[in-house]
Amino acid sequence: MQRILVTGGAGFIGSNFVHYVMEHTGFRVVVLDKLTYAGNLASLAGLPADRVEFVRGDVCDAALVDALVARVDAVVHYAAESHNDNSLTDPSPFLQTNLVGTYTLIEAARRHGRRYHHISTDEVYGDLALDEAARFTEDTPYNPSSPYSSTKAGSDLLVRAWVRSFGLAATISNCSNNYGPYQHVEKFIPRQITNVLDGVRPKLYGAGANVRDWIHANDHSAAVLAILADGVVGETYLIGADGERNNRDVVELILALMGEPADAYDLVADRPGHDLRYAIDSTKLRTELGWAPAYADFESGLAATIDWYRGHEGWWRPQKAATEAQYAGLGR
Ligand code: NAD
Ligand code: TDX
Repeated sequence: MQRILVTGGAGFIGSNFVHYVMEHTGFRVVVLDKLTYAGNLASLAGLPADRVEFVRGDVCDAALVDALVARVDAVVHYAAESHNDNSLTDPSPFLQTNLVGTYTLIEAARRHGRRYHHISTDEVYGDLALDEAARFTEDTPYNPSSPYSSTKAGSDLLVRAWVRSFGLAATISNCSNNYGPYQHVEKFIPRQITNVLDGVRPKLYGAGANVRDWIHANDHSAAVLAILADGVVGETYLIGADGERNNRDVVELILALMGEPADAYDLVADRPGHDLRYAIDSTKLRTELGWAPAYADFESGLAATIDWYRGHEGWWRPQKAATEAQYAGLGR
């Protein structure tokens, strides 16, 4: 493999993937990104110009997508509307980008016979009870809760159908909650870190008891490269790093790492339909492809992420006020 089309490469996980690919492979990358509110070209600053090409455009633009897919060996599709809260306010761009965008890409990959990897989420499986031991596996039935997760579930099903009906050379991965640099300040961890930096108390939805299974974005990138190299076409791989924590514990850890009292947060209105708990069993990825997370210690990964936001105010500051104004309108 020489050249990869990375959609959504100016977003959080896509940009981390492009940085990772530059450091760990000799591949060239073409980034296709619409630069919505969530995309930021600054996340790709400093990368080698002879190996990374940036194209601003929409994954729903069939002519553009066709031309780009024609000149790469593989497609890794990160582009999506990704924020659950936004999907509850206005689902329409979620249907367009997540469903029509995926359809547009897999049609182009099929026409040109290209390898396709689909980036998805553990949210397609719905949620688990707080007090059960069960975790999601590749065999868990789909049961999405939100407009966001239902469009991601739909996009996964399109890919599965294109494999079965048209022989598309595709794999799918469903990953748990990512953290790390370049994550938009609308998301939980960066929102709380930048609130503390601004002297504002972190905001916990509901009672803060909901559990997320945290993984560093670089570990996600390493897993995707492993699947591209050795994954079996038609297969789904769950990606997770055994990082279950409830939201209250994460906020208390952020406060402790930033030198603030453990109770210096506010409880705010809960998210409607708020999924209780996500947890990934990544045995298949670990045993079949030999992947293991490098960031096994959440606390040190979180401390490094806090340092990154401290050192990159110029990256996040332009989005902060508008994001908080939106949350204020929702009472959160
Ligand atoms: P993000 O919102 O930070 O980035 C999305 C990127 O896609 C942005 O750069 C945006 O400009 C671009 N984009 C949006 N609509 C587009 C369109 N129509 N055409 C072209 N580009 C468009 O999202 P993220 O958190 O980096 O998530 C990336 C992918 O990973 C998504 O598919 C998401 O479902 C999946 N995922 C995310 C997580 C997580 O914890 N954030 C976990 C598992 C899976
Ligand atoms: O201010 C907040 N306070 C709070 O308690 C915010 C923004 C969130 N939360 C809670 C809601 C969730 O339980 O924190 C948890 C994480 O919230 P988000 O960062 O919005 O992520 P989540 O809804 O879990 O979805 C994320 O992981 C799966 C990504 O945004 C998705 O794209 C991915 O598919």
